[in-house]
Amino acid sequence: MSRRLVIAAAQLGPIARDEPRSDVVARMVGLMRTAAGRGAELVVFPELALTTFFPRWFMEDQTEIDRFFETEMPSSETLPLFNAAKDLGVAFSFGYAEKTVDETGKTRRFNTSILIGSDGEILAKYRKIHLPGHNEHEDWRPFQHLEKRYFEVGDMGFPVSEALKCRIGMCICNDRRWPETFRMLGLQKAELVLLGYNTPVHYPPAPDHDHLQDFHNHLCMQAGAYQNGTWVVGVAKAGCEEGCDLIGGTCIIAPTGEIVAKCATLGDEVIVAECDLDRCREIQDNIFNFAHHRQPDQYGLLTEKISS
Ligand code: CDT
Repeated sequence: MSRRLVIAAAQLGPIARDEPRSDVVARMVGLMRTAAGRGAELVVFPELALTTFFPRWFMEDQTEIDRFFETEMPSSETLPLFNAAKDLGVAFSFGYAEKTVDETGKTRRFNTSILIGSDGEILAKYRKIHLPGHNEHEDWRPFQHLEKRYFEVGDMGFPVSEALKCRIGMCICNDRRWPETFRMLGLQKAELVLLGYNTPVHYPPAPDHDHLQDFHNHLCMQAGAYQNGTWVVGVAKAGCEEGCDLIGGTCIIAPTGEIVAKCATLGDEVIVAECDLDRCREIQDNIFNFAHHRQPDQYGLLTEKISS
């Protein structure tokens, strides 16, 4: 069986606060068709792909907040995505705000990504673990980043699934900045990491770093790919969304850490690369052969809780 997978990264441009789900889904279906026309077998969309990046606003009214959440997947509004994927014979992944009720009857809200097969079945799910930002309104900021207010820390760990001829893991936006994320996936022999993001150009706590946002984006994803010998597909929601500039830089990264395809715009755009999954061996069997070279006995601090 061929171990080559043709992967598309489908970057989304801005989504307005009042943009109906149906419009966004139509845009995504259009990108999926473009990707399939270019031979893609898997199409990767960004974090919180169905709505504007709502954590930039402080809200207290839970009804207003819940308008940005999905209570079923697929729903009547998202079903066209699943149907298009089946028609086109492509798998796809995207992020959304998930509202669910657990077995004890408690309502839970997560920043979630799913992977869907070309038969329309959900193959894997991940709930974001590293939630950036803050809990309460902070007056001094030009815009808020309230992921800690609106979401719980993911409760699924970092799963890696056998799917689409390979071992696939997912993570979401801020997760990519943490080497622990990629190492958790790497230790499970991930060969492909799917990753969506919404990253403002302006970082209010350290505005001197604004000009480094694109650099840091690629730095951490390329390092994650190389240090774990895995393909990485990083997909942005980009452009000026409700007055807030988001970086682009959507790209597909080889296990050597090299970018093999990259978006050139800040709008809706598709890039495609043929990814040879066996290339993971070049790294995983050699420089980062964990069984031969890792020294976990020396890494105790990594799992200790440090109080200061
Ligand atoms: N969505 C998301 O996680 N964004 C963050 C923004 C910086 S932290 C306020 C990121 O890490 O890109």
